[in-house]
Amino acid sequence: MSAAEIGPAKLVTIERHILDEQAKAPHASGDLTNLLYDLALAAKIISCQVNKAGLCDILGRAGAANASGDDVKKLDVFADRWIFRALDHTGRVAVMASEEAESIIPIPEKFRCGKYVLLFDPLDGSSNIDCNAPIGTIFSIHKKISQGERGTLEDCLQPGHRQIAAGYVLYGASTMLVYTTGNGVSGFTLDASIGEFLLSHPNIRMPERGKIFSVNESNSIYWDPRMRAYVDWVKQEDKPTQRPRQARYIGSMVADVHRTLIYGGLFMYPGSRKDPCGKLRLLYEASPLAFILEQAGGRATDGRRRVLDIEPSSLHERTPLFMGSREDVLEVESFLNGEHPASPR
Ligand code: FDP
Repeated sequence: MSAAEIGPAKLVTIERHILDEQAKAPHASGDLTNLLYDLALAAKIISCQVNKAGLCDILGRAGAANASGDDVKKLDVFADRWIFRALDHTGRVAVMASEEAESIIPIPEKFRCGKYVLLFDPLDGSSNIDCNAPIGTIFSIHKKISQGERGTLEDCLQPGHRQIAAGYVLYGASTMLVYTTGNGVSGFTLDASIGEFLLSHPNIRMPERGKIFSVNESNSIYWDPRMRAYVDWVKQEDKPTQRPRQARYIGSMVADVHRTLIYGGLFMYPGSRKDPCGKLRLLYEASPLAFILEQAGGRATDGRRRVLDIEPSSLHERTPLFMGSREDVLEVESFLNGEHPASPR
């Protein structure tokens, strides 16, 4: 039975919701509305392919490494192409950048007049593709700031606090699209029987404090002693501080962050002796997800600085990351800067 057949009091499609949001901004031209709708279309196409991935020849490696040195999977390539195709001819985007491409992606000359900049990670959590675990798409939208006709690298290298919109699509037990335009966070579930994203999670607010911590602990031998001390501390028993906390780590950032948004808690990918800046990309992963979590009442830092205030210097820059419920992030920060009594001096 589809959600439309069950008959909710008010059926809000993503299109209607985006239009309602636009109506609150009196001078809006409708371009951002359409751009978000184009992204929802790309998400439906990718979701459709992900859902039947085991049945067609789309699993496995594409046979190359991407700009960050990761193995490229066939689904990565498919998602990357479809996002580009859904948006390259609309006249709304001046330039794009993808986690899969080394440099900025120019828009064909006759459609180059757009005023927006789109950065995206077409398929996050690639290592989970072949085992049917949740994966995602992440997007970040900025206004074009350069003066010339075409979008440039400068347009892509803007700090996260200048984002106009950001969102992700989670291809999980169901497909969800979650986005913000800086006015709260809304979540939509894809009803595949009618091919529509329907509003299922209006005005998402995350708990101030959570019971879950999420980190790849196999890296702990390379961590700073204070980081190790924090993870040891959350596993000890102490009822007043709600310990021990529960560990959950899927290894797909979109899925781990989505759980953190809904249940509360802490998602971390710290820097280490091996990788001082961690693994996650500032522009394609950290910044858009930080915008969403902040809009839902959460906090996101690199351990010292607000993620949204980091000035990017290159497209594929990485950043250590601590994001989630406000109090949990403040707590790990107090360990990292040596202020917590249980933190090594
Ligand atoms: P993946 O390599 O599978 O694409 O940045 C990509 C990412 O996944 C994130 O989605 C995920 O949170 C992280 O890497 C997992 O990294 P580890 O395997 O090092 O834990």
